[in-house]
Amino acid sequence: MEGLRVLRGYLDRTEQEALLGEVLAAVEEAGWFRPRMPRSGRPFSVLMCNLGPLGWVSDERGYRYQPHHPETGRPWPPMPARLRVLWRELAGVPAEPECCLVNLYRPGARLGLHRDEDEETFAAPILSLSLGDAAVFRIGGRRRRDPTRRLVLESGDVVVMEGERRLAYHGIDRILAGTSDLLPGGGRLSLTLRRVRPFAERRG
Ligand code: MD6
Ligand code: FE
Repeated sequence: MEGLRVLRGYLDRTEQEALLGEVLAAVEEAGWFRPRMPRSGRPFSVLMCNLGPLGWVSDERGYRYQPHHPETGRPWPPMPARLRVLWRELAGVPAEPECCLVNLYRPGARLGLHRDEDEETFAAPILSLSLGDAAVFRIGGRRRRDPTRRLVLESGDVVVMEGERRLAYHGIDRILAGTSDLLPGGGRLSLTLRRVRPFAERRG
């Protein structure tokens, strides 16, 4: 599929444990929040937190990026260095990532089909890293009615959405509970790395 790269087992178990430890320590200090749908206020089944200068949030007022946690008002924790390294290895743009959205799926949680379009630039790819239980990821095209395909993402896999696929519809259909023992208490954590603000693109 053009614009979609799936890098299986990009992180080995030792690297997954190290990264998970850093992310959970930061998030447990900052606190999880449960996003709500714009207007209806209906809660998501996924819990979220962010790392880095900007974080994605959603509530009755809409979707947006902001520098502080919606419940505590505190700045988001810094992005772990190894995530910035992952970005440098794979993103291929002369810009730093500004947001790592952390999604926590306990068994039964899902994420409906959506496009990541709240960023001010689409020139950088979005990278996502899966940790813990496997998940059924669904990806289509730029229009909601475009055909979709399902992929099982496992712990340590990285997905890169770029070019044509940067604005493709995608979501998480379900979590395959009990397929990994990485996460204490079970479930899946995904880390999505984004560039939010425009940057100077290098000229060839
Ligand atoms: C998830 N991922 O893996 C949800 N968005 O839990 C996303 O919504 C996503 O995997 C943009 C790019 C890649 C992704
Ligand atoms: Fe997304």
